[in-house]
Amino acid sequence: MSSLCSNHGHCGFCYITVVRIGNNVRMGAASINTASSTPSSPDVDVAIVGAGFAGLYMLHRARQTGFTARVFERGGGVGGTWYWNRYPGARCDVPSLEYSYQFSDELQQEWEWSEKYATQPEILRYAEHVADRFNLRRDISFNTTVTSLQWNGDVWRVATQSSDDTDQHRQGVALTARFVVLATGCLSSANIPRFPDDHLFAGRTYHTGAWPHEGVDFTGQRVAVFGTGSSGIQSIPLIAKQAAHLTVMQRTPAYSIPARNQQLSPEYVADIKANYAEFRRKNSLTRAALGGDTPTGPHGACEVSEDERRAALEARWQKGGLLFLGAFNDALTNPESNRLIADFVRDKIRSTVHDPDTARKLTPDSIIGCKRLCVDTEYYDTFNRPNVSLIDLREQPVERFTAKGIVVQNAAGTSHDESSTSGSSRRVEHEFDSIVFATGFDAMTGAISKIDITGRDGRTLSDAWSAGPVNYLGLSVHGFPNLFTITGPGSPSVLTNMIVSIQHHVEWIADCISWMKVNHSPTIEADADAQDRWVQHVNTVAGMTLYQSCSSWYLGTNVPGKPRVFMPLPGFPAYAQTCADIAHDGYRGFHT
Ligand code: N01
Repeated sequence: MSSLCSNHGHCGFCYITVVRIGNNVRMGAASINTASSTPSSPDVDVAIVGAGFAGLYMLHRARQTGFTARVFERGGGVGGTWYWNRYPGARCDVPSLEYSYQFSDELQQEWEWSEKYATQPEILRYAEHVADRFNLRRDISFNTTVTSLQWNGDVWRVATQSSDDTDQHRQGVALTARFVVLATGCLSSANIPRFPDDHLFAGRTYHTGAWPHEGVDFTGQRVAVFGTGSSGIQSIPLIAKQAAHLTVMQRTPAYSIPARNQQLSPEYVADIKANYAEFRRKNSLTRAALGGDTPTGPHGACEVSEDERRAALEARWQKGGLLFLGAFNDALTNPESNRLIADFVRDKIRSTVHDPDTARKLTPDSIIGCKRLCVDTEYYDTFNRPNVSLIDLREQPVERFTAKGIVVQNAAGTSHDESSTSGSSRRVEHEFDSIVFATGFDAMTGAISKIDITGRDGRTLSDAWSAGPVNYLGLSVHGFPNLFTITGPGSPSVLTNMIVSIQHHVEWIADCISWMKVNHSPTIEADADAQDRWVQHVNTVAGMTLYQSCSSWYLGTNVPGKPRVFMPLPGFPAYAQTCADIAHDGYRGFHT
């Protein structure tokens, strides 16, 4: 800590070295005057953490409503998850005409999506276009990580650290803000599992969520991929086409539905654009805020004959995508219906994968949709390729890593494959040039937990969340005034089309702080009672579903030591109505 840090009376917010240029603090391209900073005159109205879709729109909306704002972004560009997740095959599994902002009709009319499901490069170009179109970059500090947030009774003190290579001393900047908005993303903190002796591996390792910007050429390589969630399922078919040999290290088999991706026809796009408002309105009325043109079926899966059930599921399978689960209205509430739907997918896997033992390993026996459903292009077919093999880690757990690869325990009675062997026949060493971790994220709370956040009376957020992420509306935490989360735990977020939820939250927050300005309310904070009732409400709603019947990142079980709490709230429309009612009632449940 620099000696400046003892000088609180002067700079007011020195937690780490502050780069001073005259009376200005250097903030990327812009400068903020701090000489006149006092607790009651913050440097900016709103500090925003993250320049993904949430942070970009929060900045735009804050400006539109007359507030000053600054965004801090760890990455070197905008886009958030789409900036980091550059792995082969990365694309969104919500249709592009839905996975886009709707706050500007000009924007949604002028932007041209090329495919039903947009690729990562196309989505990143869209985020960059939005940043340029609305002149957002001048208020964003890139390569800047927020390290701590401290409430001083009036304002938040925001301390940051720069990772800019040109900044040899990794010096940071700091400022004060009336409000803080955590637009940190739900899936932005990588989960990289540790294995015995993993430091010995001499080849290259990658995480799908932090993929090299220059890309990776696996040609001629022996590659292992850990993880068969959405990222693994998207990248495995493409890595398989390039690598000499691909070994998929599977801990839990996933259910995946074909994407049936296609180029968008100009006629279809023109039709949607001519009726965009109605298209968006219908989507926002669905449970997941997507797919309004393909409503959930009116019956439970057990209420129809077997022929009708198969026909309905086959139609959704042929259409492809996440709405497969909407063939029946009780897929995630009735275990027997869920089993019938899962059986249909299990049959599809068995009829696609030629080798019966590989098909057996790829076939899940869990509740379908309990872990997030995956959407793929040629995932199961990939296992028919001669250069692809599958290791079921439940049968053959990893024993340790070596310089050359990975030693797994050999399944009793199985013969060795093409790999070299070491030690007894109960162990096999598989040699690899590269290992890819498609092992997911410390979801929803991971990025927030990395920031040292101290609220009212010196209470830290890590203390407040030690038993799980309590909050009110998924937007606010008792004890942390003027701090908002976007798509945080307790909101529908990851169970919905994220951009719809993001837009909803941003507008609610902007309306809230505008209301505070008009009503001369300097602070707003969730009441403890309202927060308790909200946490109970989320538990009750989630408890009516089958979501809690398996281990998943929704529950935090993928991260060792994380409290097991179901974090998102199922059901967007009811949630949005509740948020509107609470605002209408003068922010009921908040203390202002
Ligand atoms: O991560 P995941 P993801 N040893 O957590 C396995 C969104 N997304 O990056 O199931 C071995 O789903 C783990 O196994 P298990 C989407 O919301 C969207 O794939 O825990 N394996 C699992 O198979 C998605 O749900 C898009 O037993 C280990 C995998 O790694 C979310 O991001 C694209 C392990 C992790 O799967 C996360 O997806 C990509 C270990 N120690 C992502 N630890 C689209 O829009 C974990 N695993 C298409």
